[in-house]
Amino acid sequence: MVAIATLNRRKIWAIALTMALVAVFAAVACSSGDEDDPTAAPAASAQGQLGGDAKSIAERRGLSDADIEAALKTFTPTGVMDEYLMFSSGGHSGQLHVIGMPSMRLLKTIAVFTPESWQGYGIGSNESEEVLEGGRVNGDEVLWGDTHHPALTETAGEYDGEFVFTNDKANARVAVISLKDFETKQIVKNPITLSDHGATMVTPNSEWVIEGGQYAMPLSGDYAPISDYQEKYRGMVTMWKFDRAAGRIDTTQSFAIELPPYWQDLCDAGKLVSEGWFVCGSFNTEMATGGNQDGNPPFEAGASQADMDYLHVFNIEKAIAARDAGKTVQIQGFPVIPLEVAASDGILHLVPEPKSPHGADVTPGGEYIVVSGKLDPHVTIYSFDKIIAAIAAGPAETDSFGVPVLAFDDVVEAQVEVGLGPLHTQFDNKGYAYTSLFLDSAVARWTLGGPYASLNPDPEWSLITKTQVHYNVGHIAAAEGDTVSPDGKYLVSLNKWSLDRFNLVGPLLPQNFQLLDIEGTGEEMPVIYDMPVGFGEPHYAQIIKADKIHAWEVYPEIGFNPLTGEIDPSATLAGEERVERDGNTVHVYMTAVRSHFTPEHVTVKEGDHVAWHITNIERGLDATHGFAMPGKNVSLSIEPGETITTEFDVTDDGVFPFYCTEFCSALHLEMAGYFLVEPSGS
Ligand code: CUK
Ligand code: CUA
Repeated sequence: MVAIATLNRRKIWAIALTMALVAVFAAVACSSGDEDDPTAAPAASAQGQLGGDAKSIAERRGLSDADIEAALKTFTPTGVMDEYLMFSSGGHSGQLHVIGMPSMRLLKTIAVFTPESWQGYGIGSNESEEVLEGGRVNGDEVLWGDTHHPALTETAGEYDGEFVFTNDKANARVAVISLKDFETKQIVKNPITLSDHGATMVTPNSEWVIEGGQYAMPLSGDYAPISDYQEKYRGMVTMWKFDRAAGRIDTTQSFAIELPPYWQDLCDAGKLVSEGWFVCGSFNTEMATGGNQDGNPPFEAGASQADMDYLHVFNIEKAIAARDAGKTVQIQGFPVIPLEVAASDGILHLVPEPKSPHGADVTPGGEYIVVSGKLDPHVTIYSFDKIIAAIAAGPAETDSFGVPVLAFDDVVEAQVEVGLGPLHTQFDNKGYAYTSLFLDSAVARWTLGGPYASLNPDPEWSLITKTQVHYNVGHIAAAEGDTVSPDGKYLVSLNKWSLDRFNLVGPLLPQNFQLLDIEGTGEEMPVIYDMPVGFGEPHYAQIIKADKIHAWEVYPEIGFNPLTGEIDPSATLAGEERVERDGNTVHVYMTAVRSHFTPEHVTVKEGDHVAWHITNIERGLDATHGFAMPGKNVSLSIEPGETITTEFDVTDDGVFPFYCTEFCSALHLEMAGYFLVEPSGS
């Protein structure tokens, strides 16, 4: 840093907080900082540069120069918007979290697989319950999920800000969320398996959403003893067809590919030079079946014996051709390309990958696939060109299921020793790759070679630096860091353990998102913010430029149904409010506007069925009304313009005060009414 003592000291802190002072520092550096000038004042510390009050605050709080710089890089004054939005999986919460960057302010939690009462999701509204219905597992309601990997829709390999998908590892489900209103529109249940992990990943134009499985099982859903593991248990990957115009996965165009009973892991789609392909890692190619209760080696030992597992390489066009040629079988009513066809038709090839692999990440140009071995200190980089050449040459070997296996040496481009427990890799615009190191609790920066070698001065395929993180990092996410053009700005380390970072809140500790500044080169890669995450264990996140998202301020028209995207047949305008009886079903057509519902009294009889339609007729930003009905498990959130329906049976007579749950105006408490249920005999 350079001296800025010539500026009015008292003004410095104020400027810092209202402008991006980093830029100010840079500007001053350009105008007055001449490192070759022997007469220039020695570089002052950041504290030394601060004016009166600011300096004493920094001293009182014990802030170091690095702390002050970090604060200046992340502090976001009131009313100032963030430059990026991070979509983070919510792990066990079954939700997605939207976090502004660099402020790391939590902006929203999107209810996906789990009912959520603020958004009125799965708490009485017909629309949300219809979405959750799609996620039934063997007919049963499952009201939570284990979200792992969000995937923003892409156009030509760039995030386009239209939709985001995520998976539920616990039940093999995939959800579609619209970024017009940040609401879940669809949940699909994978019909042939019960767990997934290589999900969700999209092809460069989001025609396909990839869902790779995890724990092999009989795809029929039938019982088979574990002794029949190799014969009857199978892995799978599913290609869900996304209909962008409809904003839904088209299940009728979707299909699966049967795989050996290896435990398939993370997947990634090819892009640019590798467009048309996707890859999935795997572990437990040993096909260990555990059983430590009988003295057998536990899974952790049995599944880690071999030196190599298999990266699965898929050809999308050949898979579609096989499907179109009718080479599928129906399993649980779903078309599945049998393993023999996948092997014989060039749909699937295997590539050896070292020691309990985890991540599989394709470089921005699509030239390379980076794979980490959890028990190998290297990242292994495969050349896509070499894979194509090896496939063309005809692999000499197959696995025990007849799937062709390429020779490791034929397809490897490089290996870089990065440290202990490498997992996941992201990219920037300077030819660096970043890999999380679980055991080292660090993020490694290393250089790519080939077409990336000219982007920085460092030698290709070499480790440059590591930044310590706190602690046990799983995924990392860089700004647009898995697209065809990463921004190279911020990187978030999604740490599993937080130990000594935050005030103790009992034995269940939050996770820790640490923000790293990766704009510099070489060894400069500091941690600049810690964000505790006390809501499930996030896995992956994607970070998109905020100006790519064009969310609605209010719903486009009064009476809008967010699920159908059309005017709801029960939409009610001011003056149209009414209660209509149709047999023993009573329809309530209600409006909500500050600060009253109309009608305020609704009278029915015990034994009736009520269909209650509420339209928020507001057009003002943020003028949301809620609707709570005591005893009926109903909590609705009705955004401006929206029409929502809730239905319930009226089983007891009595008097039920309903009210608005959003503090919408000064007279919000008066926004209430009475639901009067007469005894059936009256
Ligand atoms: S996984 Cu959690 S750290 Cu589900 Cu992507 Cu690797
Ligand atoms: Cu509407 Cu409170």
